[in-house]
Amino acid sequence: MAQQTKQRGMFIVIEGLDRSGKSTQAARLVEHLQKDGIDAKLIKFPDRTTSIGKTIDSYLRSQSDLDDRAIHLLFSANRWELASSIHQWLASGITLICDRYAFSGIAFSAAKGLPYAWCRSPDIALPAPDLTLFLDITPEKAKERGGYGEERYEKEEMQRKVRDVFGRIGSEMSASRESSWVVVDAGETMDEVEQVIWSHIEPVAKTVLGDVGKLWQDIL
Ligand code: Z5A
Ligand code: MG
Repeated sequence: MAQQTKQRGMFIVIEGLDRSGKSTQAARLVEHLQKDGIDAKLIKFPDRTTSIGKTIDSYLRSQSDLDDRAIHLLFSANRWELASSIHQWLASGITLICDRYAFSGIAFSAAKGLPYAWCRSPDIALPAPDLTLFLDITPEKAKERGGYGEERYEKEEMQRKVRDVFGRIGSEMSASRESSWVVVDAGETMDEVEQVIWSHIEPVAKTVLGDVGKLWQDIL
């Protein structure tokens, strides 16, 4: 009897600025996929539950201080500690919706002044998303959503710099075609944003996916 191979899960990343609605849309997307009979799981970076994640959490809440390079490497290590699980989940047919990923790692550290290529380096060869949805919002519109919070980085000037670096990452990702990058206008209502996101998910769900790629592997 011929063995039927199970289609692997999709790896979808949701990126964007503070208050752009990443967590809102990531949760809605998981629910929508599950309603459609697709086995979907939400993951989030930073994953504050691990011991590395707890150090990151304390840093973000300004309860501890760390060298810019040290915290950058911890954010990356926090992704690497989940990398083999990501591969296993995808191989077992589970679709992953990931709230922030390596792109946030580059954007925030480069916005602080660290060299762009240095920031990208530790994340080279992480599992590559099949699709990244970048939720774009102006700092003015983000402010209307209750203003920025208490954590480190939640300041307008920083968010502007982060937006610029995300612009560079998006252009490079689109040019390289190794992993799809789509910009979504996150300034619309939650339902409208959800609909636009869904219109980008459906074609990927209908595609027979190859092996999971590796981020920026051509740079190695
Ligand atoms: N960071 C880093 O430096 N390096 C790294 O490698 C990684 C991260 C992975 C913590 O991230 C910080 O870590 C972050 C980047 C840095 N610093 N900053 N800034 P986080 O993911 O834990 O926190 P966050 O994502 O920045 O914050 P957030 O507030 O959770 O943003 P969000 O998820 O995009 O938004 P939301 O929670 O879905 O929505 C925010 C509010 O807006 C909420 O009241 C919603 O009800 C409302 N909302 C959402 N959508 C809409 C629409 N469409 N209309 C109106 N209102 C809306
Ligand atoms: Mg969030």
